[in-house]
This record gives sequence, C-alpha cells and structure tokens, in this order.
Amino acid sequence: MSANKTEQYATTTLDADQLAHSIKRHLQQSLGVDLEEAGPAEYWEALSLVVREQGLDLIRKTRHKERDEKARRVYYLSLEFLVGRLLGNNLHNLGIYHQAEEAMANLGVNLSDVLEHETDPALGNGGLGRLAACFMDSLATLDLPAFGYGINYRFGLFKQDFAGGKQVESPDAWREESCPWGIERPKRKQLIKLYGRVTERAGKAVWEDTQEILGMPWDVPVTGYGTDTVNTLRLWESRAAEGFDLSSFDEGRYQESRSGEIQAENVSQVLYPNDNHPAGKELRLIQQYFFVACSIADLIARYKRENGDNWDGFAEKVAIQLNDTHPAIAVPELMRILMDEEDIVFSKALSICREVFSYTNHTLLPEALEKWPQNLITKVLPRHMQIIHMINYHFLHTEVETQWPGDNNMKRRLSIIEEPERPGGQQMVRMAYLSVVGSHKVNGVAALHSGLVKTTLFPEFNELWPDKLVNVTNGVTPRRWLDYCNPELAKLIDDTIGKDEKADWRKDLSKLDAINAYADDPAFQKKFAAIKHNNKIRFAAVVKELCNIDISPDAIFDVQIKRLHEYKRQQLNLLHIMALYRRLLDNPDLDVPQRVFIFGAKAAPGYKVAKTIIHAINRVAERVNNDRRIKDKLKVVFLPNYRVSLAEKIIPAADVSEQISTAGFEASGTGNMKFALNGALTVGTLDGANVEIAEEVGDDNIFIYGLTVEEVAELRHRGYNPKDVYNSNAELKAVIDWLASGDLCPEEPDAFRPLVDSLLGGDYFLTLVDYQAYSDAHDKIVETWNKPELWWKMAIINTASMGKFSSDRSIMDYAKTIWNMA
Ligand code: F58
Repeated sequence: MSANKTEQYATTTLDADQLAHSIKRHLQQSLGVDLEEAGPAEYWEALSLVVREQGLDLIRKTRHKERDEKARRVYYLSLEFLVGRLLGNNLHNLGIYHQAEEAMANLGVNLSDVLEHETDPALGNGGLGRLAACFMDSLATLDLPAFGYGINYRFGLFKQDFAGGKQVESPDAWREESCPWGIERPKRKQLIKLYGRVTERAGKAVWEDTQEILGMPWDVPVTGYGTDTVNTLRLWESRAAEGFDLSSFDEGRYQESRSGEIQAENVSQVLYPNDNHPAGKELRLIQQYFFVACSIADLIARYKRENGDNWDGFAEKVAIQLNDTHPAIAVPELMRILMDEEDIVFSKALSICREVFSYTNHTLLPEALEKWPQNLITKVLPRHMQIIHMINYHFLHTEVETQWPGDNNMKRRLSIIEEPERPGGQQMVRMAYLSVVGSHKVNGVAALHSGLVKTTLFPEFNELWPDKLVNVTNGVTPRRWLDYCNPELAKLIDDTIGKDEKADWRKDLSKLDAINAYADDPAFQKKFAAIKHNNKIRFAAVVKELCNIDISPDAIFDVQIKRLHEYKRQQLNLLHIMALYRRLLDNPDLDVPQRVFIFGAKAAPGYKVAKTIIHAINRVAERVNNDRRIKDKLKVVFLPNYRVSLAEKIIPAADVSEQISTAGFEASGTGNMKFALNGALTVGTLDGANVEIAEEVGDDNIFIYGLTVEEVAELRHRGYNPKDVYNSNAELKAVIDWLASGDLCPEEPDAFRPLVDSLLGGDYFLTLVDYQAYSDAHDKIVETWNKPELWWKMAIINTASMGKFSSDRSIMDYAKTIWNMA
C-alpha cells in the first residue's frame, strides 16, 4: 500500500497476507469456526481479535514508556463514554485499514459488510458522552498519558422504535453480542464501601458497619492515530463482594444466598437515560460513588506502585478531570483517603485536591444542575457528608469571609449546602459548588457558554477566584468524523493538499485551511458536489431499508439529529415543515427544490413533551410522504434508534445542518462541528459553538437567524405572551391550530395537547418568537441552493474552516491551561 502514507508512519506493519493469516487463525483457533462456515459476523469477530492483539501489545508498551518517563497522567472521570463502533476506527488509527480491506477481499469478504456487524455500544446519552470518546481518541493521538474511567453498563441507552409514531423503548443488552474489546482485569479489582456509620476512635473517624461492593475493571484499548500510544478506558462492573454464602447454598436456599449479589450487580446494570436532567435516585448516587471510588483507589495504587508512598509528589503526577458534576463525589472521596487513611491534615488534603481536580460544566439549564438531598448522602456515604460539611465550613468561614467580611447573605448564596426555601424542606448538596470549590480550574465548553458560566452561573465564584473559570471550546475527532465516515471526501482532500506526515490534516486539522483556495474552483466544486451526491445515494438506500421511504438524492437533505429536548427546538423545525406543506397544498406547482427533512432523536422516557414532539413529527411525516398532490417536493424522515453508527451515515449526506436551540441553552453542541466539517451549511442561532463556527466560516457562509442571548434576556425581562405572536402570524397560527385540531391523530385527538399547551401557555423556549426569522432563513437556503456555484463554494469554505474544531485542539487547550501537561 505504498500510495497510502498513513501506513508509512504507523508502527503496526501487518500486510494483507499476514492479516489474512491471523484472521484465519482466530476463526479456527479462537472461535472454532471453519473457513467455509464463516459469515461476516464471524469475520468481524476474528478481525477484531487480530486488532485486539495489536492493541494489547501497544498498551503494554505504552504502559512501560509512561512508567519510565514518570510523566503526569490525566484521569478523565465520566459516567458516559459514547465510543461507537471500534473495529473500523481502530484499523484506521493503526494504519491497517487498507490492508484489512485487501485481506478480506482475498478471503472473498467485503470489509464494509463485516464492519456493519459490530454492535454499537451506547454507553452514553448524547453530547457529553460522545465528547468523552472524542477526547480519548485525541489523548492517544497526541501521546498524552491518560486513562478514562467509567462504568461498564450491562444495558446501554434504550433502543428506540416507533408504534403508531410514538416512541417505544426496549433494553439495549449490548453485551449479549460478543464484544472482544473489553478485557477483564481481575488483578485490579477494587472493594468499595457504602452505608454504615462513622464513629470516632482515638481522634480518628472510622467508617464501619458498611456494605461492600466489588468493582471489576474491564479495559478497552484506545488507539491513537498514527502513533504507538494506546491508552486505556477502564470501565467498572459491580459485583457482589462475598460471592456465595455456601451454608445457605448447602441448605438448598440458592436464591437467597445470591440475593446480596444481585443487589450489588444492580449498580452497573443500566445507564440512566436522561439528557440534561438528573435522575435524583439513590441508585444513581451509588453508581456515581461506585465508579469514582474504584477509580480513585485504582489511580492511587498506580501512583504508589510507580512513586512510592510520598504524597508530596501526588499532584505532580495526577490530574483528574470531572466530566460534569456526576463524579463530583471524588472530591470528598480523595479527602477521605488523604485524611482518614493517610493521616494528612484537612488543609493539606484540600490543597492537594485543588491541585489535582478540575471540572467541566456542560449546561446552564437550572433543572440539570445536580443537587442531592443531604439526608440521602448521609445515609449512603456518611463520612463523605461530614467531609462536605468540613469543606463548606472552611470555604465559607475563611475564603468567603475574607472576601466579603460579615456578609451572611453571601455565605448563604455560596454555601455548598442549600438551605430549604420553606420550613420542613430538605437541605440539598449543590454538586456544582462542591466541584468549583474542590477544583483549581472550571471550564465551560464554548466561548459563549463559558462567558455565561462566569456572568450568570457562578458570578460570585468568578469574583472570588478570577482565574478559576476558563473556556475550552469543544471539538470532534477528525478521524471518525471525516476520515472514517466520509472516505471519498478524505481522499479528495488528500489528493488536493497531500497526505504525508507534514500535510496530514488527520493529525493537524488546521491544514484544511489550504482547501479554501479551491472554494471557487469549478473543477474542485464539481468533485466536492459529486462526493456529496454519492453519499446521499448511499444514505437514501439506508432510509429505504430502515423506513421504506423513497427520497431523491437531488433533494436538499436537511438534517436535525440530536437528543429530543424542547430547548433544541425540534418543534420549531416541525412547525416550519407543516407550513411548507400547507404552502405546497395551496400551490402544488410552486417552483421550489425538493426537500427532505431528516430527524433522529431519542426522548428521555419520562419526558412527556419531548415524546409528544416525536409523535407529532411522525404523524406529519406520514401525511406528507403519502400525499401525491405535492409531487414529492417534500418528504419527512424520522430514523428510529439514532446512534453513533447512524450519525456516521447521515452526516456525510447532509446539505443543511439544523442547530436551532434557544440562544443561551446549548452549551456548545458538537454535531454542529461534524456537519460543517462534512460540507453541510448550518442554519442556526447564535448559541453555543455556532458562534465560533460563524466566526471561522464567516457570516456569509452560514444562515444565522433568531434572538441573541441578550435579546432572549431582554424579552424575558419585558414579559412575553406567546398568544400575541400566534395571533399576529397567520401561517404560524394555522399550523398550531392544525396540530391542536386532532386531524393528524384522529384516534387520539388530544395527543398533541402537551406540545400545543407548552407553546401557547408560556413558550419558555421562545419557539414562536423565532418562527418567522427561522422561516426567512430557510427561504435564503432555497435561494442559495438555486445558485449551485455559490452553494458549493460555501460548503467547501465550511469544510476548509473547521480546523479549530478538532478535539486535538481542545485537548491541547486542556493540557496547557488546566492539566499543566504541555
Ligand atoms: C451536552 N450535555 C450539552 N449532557 O448539552 C452540549 O451542548 C455539549 O456540546 C455537550 O454536552 C458536550 O459538552 C449533555 O450531553 C448529558 O447528556 C447529561 C447526561 C447525564 C445526566 C445529565 C445530562
């Protein structure tokens, strides 16, 4: 494969023959399958085992190298890692994709068919989990010593189906399919404690009468692109600590003897399916503590193996990033170990914590900010609650007191413990405050969001510690989100700007800038457009297979894929589609391009309005797609079970990217970056990272519309009645009335009432206010589509201008400004 330069600087030097040989060996010797009986699923497993061998070998070498270099490691603590399928990605990163393709071809098998046989692990809800996966990819690619720590859920995010257009959930028992990536590491298991009580003995706190759970680590190798570094994603599975109680087993009480075990196993059983809303359940708190305690014990053990018992060097070797507040209990956990087990005094323990920890905030939504009842923490983690009080006391009575002497109101506002508003209410622990107080840096995930974190979420903290709050704009890995998912575009870029080690945009995305020079070039435009067209043909086949809907690759593919949430405003998209349909019915000969609106979204199972929106979109889709009067000018597709592997097929085929959240609500967004990277034009509000995308591509190359953050605040301040907008916009009124009429769902005429009520009774997310501007932005999209040279110029500029949004850049920002590692 001399044409392929990646292979020249990757160290895995397997050629196609060697790979074919290893594949056969694994088929026969690991899987016990004859060559003749093997189908794509067996080939997938055999090839995965070959790659796993490579990964394990490199993981071992990485470990040795790190031990010798004694560098600082970063530990990324996250309840979610939405890694997606791994085989194709690992083949790319190891530089053996093309060899594998050739090896499979020689065996009479098509590699892309084989790759489709991997189950897509859904160990995350959405953006936050996928960000963690992109960061793991970048950490390895940048040769930074890192561990990811999380939970090996038995059930990932639920699978979604539609019945009569309504979302139906079923469990995702992903591990029942074979998964060669996780490797059990019994040597590194941990025992953690829960419940019990704290007594004082000889001046020391003793946590006793506890229940114990065993944490079994499963290691997933994380390959980097074009490097030998393979890092570890260590996912904990909970098990019963004591195993069988043999006496009751002997007495034939088998079920009883296992009862303790089943409770312990519950802990890592299921991923909570809420996005931007905490669950508030005891089991969730236990999940948080379980993975945090296992991880902290594990990293301390590693530190001691490598550095001995001297705590003075700990912070030089360890950086811990808290991915949102879900792992915030790590702060009192490390304090507990330092004070109770290592005899370090409170003030020193706190300063070690502050050197080690940093915290990423991913949301401003008030309902998404985690708070736990003090009583619940006291019950599950009594010692931790004491320590939280100690931290709070120190914080309020020294730090807050020094800054605002005698100001009790300020103490109340900044206290980690929130006092109840009404008598008899509960005291709550504010996990975000605990995270801020326990960390040296706190970051938001896009410039706008970080600004709001400073001014609206934590203004007092910002005054107290002016250097603590910083920004690190999110990014996405260009390996998965361009090279792997859009190989034709990747090749066009290579053919245009080169692919040797110096020019490789896969390692330095800012190299894409060179493509800007071709934005006006008709020959390049033609190639770029042809690639998009091919991707659309392939995607249309996916739509046909999954939804049995025919869509034309000549239509505008307009896509909104993300979790279903009112702040993300899928309902705005829906209202506009309903209006377009009515415009066509009024005038079926309207001279407009064909349009296909594509959705993919899961709603949290308990989120009523979100589920209503899904139902409504599906009902509108059914009506529109089966109406011959509009002559295929409009189609609506809602793909069921949206997930990473589906995103990889949708994004390269998109013409328009819908990023239409209410300004101030989407912390960053990362889908917005993936679409622009693949040459889709964004229609979006000035929210999250859209603002920075607009800065990079230029205002002429993006369709920005709607209220700004300031205008949203001003409108709220003035007071707003959605009925005024409804009554003054005839088109909008007509579609809302249609929704409310029951016509779209005759068997359940009130089905869409929750949505209509949410829009007309308050419209918290200002959907109606932004309607007209959104509709106008779409008119501009059509106008631009009708000028192909302009459209493709804009699309090319989008791809060329995405250099900033590589997760490699994000990770370098973290390494420099937060982890002190570069
Ligand atoms: C997302 N948060 C933000 N939370 O909404 C998005 O703007 C941002 O780009 C992304 O994080 C990465 O920074 C998000 O996905 C969750 O899913 C949590 C899961 C656990 C419960 C609370 C919400």
